[in-house]
Amino acid sequence: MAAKIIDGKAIAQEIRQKIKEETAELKEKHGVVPGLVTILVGENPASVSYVKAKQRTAGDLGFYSVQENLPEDVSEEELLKLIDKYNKDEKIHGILVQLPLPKHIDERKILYAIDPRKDVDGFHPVNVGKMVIGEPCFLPCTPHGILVLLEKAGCEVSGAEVVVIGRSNIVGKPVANLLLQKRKPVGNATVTVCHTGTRDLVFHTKRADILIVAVGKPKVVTGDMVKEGVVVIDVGVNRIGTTPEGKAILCGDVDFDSVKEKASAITPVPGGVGPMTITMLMKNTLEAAKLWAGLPNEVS
Ligand code: L34
Repeated sequence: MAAKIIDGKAIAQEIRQKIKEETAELKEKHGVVPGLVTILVGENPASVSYVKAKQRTAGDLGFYSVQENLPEDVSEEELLKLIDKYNKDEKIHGILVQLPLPKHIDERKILYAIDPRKDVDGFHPVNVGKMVIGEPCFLPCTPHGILVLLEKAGCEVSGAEVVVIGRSNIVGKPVANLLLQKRKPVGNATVTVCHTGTRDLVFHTKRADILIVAVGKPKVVTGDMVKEGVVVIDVGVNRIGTTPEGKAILCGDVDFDSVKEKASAITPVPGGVGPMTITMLMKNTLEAAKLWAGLPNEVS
């Protein structure tokens, strides 16, 4: 079977169009413009590129957006001060601190400092807790994007055997949690989470109806590890080299060429999960703006 390619870029574009329209309406009817600040510490090339894309998208959608660039050696105290400033800024509804942070900064302290009502990443423990018990909250962007991809791909999730590889706080843990919930239209799956302590990874990958791979290593899942007809969501974006023109060469955590021969559907890298992550950040920022304006919203 040759897999259907799940076009994350196109799906992201479709959702962005809706966000753009809603943003215009919010401005016209209520005089509210969604505001997003993205905070980047240092110059990690991947982070620079992701934050740039977030800023560009926010601009395209008609948001008010601010970019803060801090040097690699900025103190934790300086960063906390900046977060406090935006916690109080009425024009800003969403605060994003791009991860990873340099080692001398305590990531936990930073994420805890963001006002949960501006936590458009969904990383604050208040939002993580709400997510786990199924209350309205900011859903983390990558897992939320994966739910939308599965929905748009017409994938039957209820009752499916879902196998997640990776247990990070950003992807593995939250996506596993969301998929086991009785959520509609995507949820109610039987979920297995595999990680570095898993004894027999292939035993699990071979039983997956839906396989979500968020490991951060190139091509760890190959065609011989999956069953015929599986739906594969590849979360990895690995930089495996540069072209003569200096552009990064990207590949996923999945060996696309061998897996696509057996899968019924698969996300490509680039152009799969990545664009959805950015789109769901915009969605969260729009909802945050409605929340602050006292309007009906999806996060409270
Ligand atoms: N705070 N830190 C915070 N929030 C996040 O949601 C993230 N993440 C992850 C890293 N750190 C974060 C992102 O934004 C990963 N991530 C992310 C965002 C966008 C893309 C990939 C990862 C993306 O757009 N990927 C493109 C290719 C981009 C390129 O050319 O480099 C794609 O098509 O997959």
